[in-house]
Amino acid sequence: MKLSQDIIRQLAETLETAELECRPVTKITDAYPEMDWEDAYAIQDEIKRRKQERGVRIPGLKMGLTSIAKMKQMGVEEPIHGFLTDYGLQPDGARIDTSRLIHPKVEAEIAFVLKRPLQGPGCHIGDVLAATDFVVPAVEVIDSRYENFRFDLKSVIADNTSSARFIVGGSRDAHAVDLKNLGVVLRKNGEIMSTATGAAVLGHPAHSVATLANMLGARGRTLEAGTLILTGGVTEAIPVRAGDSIVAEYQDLGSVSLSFA
Ligand code: 0L1
Ligand code: MG
Repeated sequence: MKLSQDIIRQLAETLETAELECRPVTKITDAYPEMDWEDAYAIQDEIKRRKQERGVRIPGLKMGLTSIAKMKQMGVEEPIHGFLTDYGLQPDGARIDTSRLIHPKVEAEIAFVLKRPLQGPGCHIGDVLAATDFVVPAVEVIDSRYENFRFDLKSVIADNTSSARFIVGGSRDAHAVDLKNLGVVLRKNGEIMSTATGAAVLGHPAHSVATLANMLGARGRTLEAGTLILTGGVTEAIPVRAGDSIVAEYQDLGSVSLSFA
């Protein structure tokens, strides 16, 4: 680690205040270019600690940058992970208040709920499918706390991977669905914005869960039973504003809808 505990606490406060007051900030690596990956996750952990201290519950975790094309584009070999909050959870059909967000975007995702814990390293797709209770379609609303989306990977990790809101749809037996070839259509105001299959997520969405278990395992952590896991965008992220409506349709898994006010 390159940053002191004081700086980590200060950066966590800056980023969490930016989130809660919807006021964007400049990317933190501008002031602290020496910051390393451990520092980035330590800042994210400190934001989580601050929230939990105030009574916020953490219902799950998310993977980000899981699209192979996006990782290549950003010159990274590993995706990133963050946490979800109870206040981020919105019901299917929700109207999301854009005045509480900075510059939201939506992405269609496939989410897993585990019935057994997963412990990396060495976790693979087979382990994930055996440990999965069910899968649900989901839409994530991401909202970077950085001005004009100017950020790098370490800044994004510290900013809890732009986590803001999420919606989950009905459940379905993971073993009955071909998650790799599952088609997804994302519409904004009725118009198709993006189409994809589950394979867009690291080749298979269960591989994203295995990767998360392995990344956590490298830090001595376990992926606990009951955890909801957003596996990463199947589609690209689409910018939204007040008045927009979004529907994500999933082959064999139904649909999820939301609107922005
Ligand atoms: O869920 C995600 O893939 C977050 C990616 C972080 C970068 C962004 O805000 O676009
Ligand atoms: Mg996402």
